[in-house]
Amino acid sequence: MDYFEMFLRKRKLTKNKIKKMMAYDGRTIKGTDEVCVFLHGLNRDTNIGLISDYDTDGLMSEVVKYLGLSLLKFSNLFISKRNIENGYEFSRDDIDNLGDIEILITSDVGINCQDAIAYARQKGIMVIVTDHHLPNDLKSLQADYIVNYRLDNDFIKGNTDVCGAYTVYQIFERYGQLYSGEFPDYDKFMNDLVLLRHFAAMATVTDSMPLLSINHYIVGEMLHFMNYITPMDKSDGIVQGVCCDGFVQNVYNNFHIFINALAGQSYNDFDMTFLEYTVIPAVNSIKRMGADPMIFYQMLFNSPETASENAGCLVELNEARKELVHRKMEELEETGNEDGKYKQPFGKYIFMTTAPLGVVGLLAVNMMNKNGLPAVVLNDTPVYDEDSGKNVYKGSVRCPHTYRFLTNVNQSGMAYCAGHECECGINVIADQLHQFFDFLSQEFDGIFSMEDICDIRKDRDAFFNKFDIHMDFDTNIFDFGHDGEHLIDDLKKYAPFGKDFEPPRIILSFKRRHGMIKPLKENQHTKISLASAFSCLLWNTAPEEVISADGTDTVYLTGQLSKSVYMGEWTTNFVGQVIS
Ligand SMILES: [Mn+2]
Repeated sequence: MDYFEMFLRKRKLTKNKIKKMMAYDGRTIKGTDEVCVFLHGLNRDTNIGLISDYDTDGLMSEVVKYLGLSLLKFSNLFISKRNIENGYEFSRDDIDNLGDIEILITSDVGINCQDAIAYARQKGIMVIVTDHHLPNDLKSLQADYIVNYRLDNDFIKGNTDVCGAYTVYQIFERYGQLYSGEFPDYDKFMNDLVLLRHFAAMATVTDSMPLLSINHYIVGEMLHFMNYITPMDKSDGIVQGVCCDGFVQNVYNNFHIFINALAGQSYNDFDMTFLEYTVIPAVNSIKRMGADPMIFYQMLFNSPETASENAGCLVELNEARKELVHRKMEELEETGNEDGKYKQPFGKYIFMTTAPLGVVGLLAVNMMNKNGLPAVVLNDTPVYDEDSGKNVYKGSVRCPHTYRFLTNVNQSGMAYCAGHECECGINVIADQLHQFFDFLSQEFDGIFSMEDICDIRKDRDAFFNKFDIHMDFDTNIFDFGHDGEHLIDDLKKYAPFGKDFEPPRIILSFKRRHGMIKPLKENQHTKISLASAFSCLLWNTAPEEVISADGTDTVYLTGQLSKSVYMGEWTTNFVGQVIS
């Protein structure tokens, strides 16, 4: 059985189609060349102010920008000490706080900060905006230079959405191409530049950019590289071997310290899972918990001692974040009061919370994942908004990608969104909250419905249809080791998977009596051996939980295949959970 062919067929993909999805034309974003020419003409002691967002893409783009400019020998760089409580867009105060700067370069923010940019230019500051957010109003753009693929139809034709960190990274790459002859050691410069791209690639994942085209390439290269420099023996000598510039080398040494602090006991690979579930949440906890972005910059730019101190700080911050989200999620899910009434005034689409703004985005993600409906999560205390002169409820939105939330809601006049079309921050005018709910109900009722929970007992075919691959173990028990291994190898050729190119959903079924079920770690986990070199690992599942979902002897699992080697023996594993 060729399971990979099955996967392609189910997704209506061909190898050729995938090849096209992964192709990229190497084009730079409109405005990039002009910025390169401008930077080229600047004195290297020019005072340059840097402003970015506080989320992982923002932090990573600041690292890329700082290091990129350092590699171009700019020496007077000032990172803005923004205050998270003031919100995503920067203000006149942020410009003043940067002191005596001549140039301002933004990343991952700025396309909608017209007032602050106009103010900066009045003060004689040249402003370069690099961003990847949607401009609200094309006519009011203020900056001297703008690099944003949203303003470049030619870029998006041959490519895909890119993150803020990649947007600023590609300026340095282009600079290298344009002025290659001027570098005393061009190869060393290009070598170190690629190391900056790895930070942009991590930001690509955290900002959930589609893993197609250029994004697919840079994320794959980053994973490969990170695996290479993060060996189990924790030696940092390997980092020195890959960086030429001393400053970049220090950054990678410090990043290495950070990864080791995160890895703890459970590390086995710097893969998408480790990146998405361990690295990114720790970095993102800065924004979520309203901490100081300098924790991250100092961790990378300072001494190894500071690196390990700040790495520990991020680990703790993330633990506190998990606890907070858990608590606030429970509050949101508490639907009934004693009188049976819904605690939430709206109960559908809009949810009020006491959670701080840093975590409302996560709550919105969780609410949307729970029921498949768009979710607006608002902090329940209205605040005065200077821009509109009104009291507003602030919060965050997640919406399925079939509806243009930001555009439609901004046109409604009842609320103001900033960010991405289906993942954005929102201010709802307090007086109009009820009308806004009515508006959303009108828009959504009928388009979106609560996700039907498909029941394996009632409609087995419909249930199986939701999966790309159904592996029925009994029918090919002797071939399985080979077929499973083959599938893993095929998938590896097209990895990494991510948004818009998701890994295959797999269901595996077998007769319970054919498996040898073994408890692991005092019944906490279960291992089921199905053939000599093939077994299933069920974490946090006790052996007695391995029962059939449809009342027969057949057990259904969902999960992923992996290969591992132990003392020279290769085995194929299915790491999953029981469908019940
Ligand atoms: Mn971003």
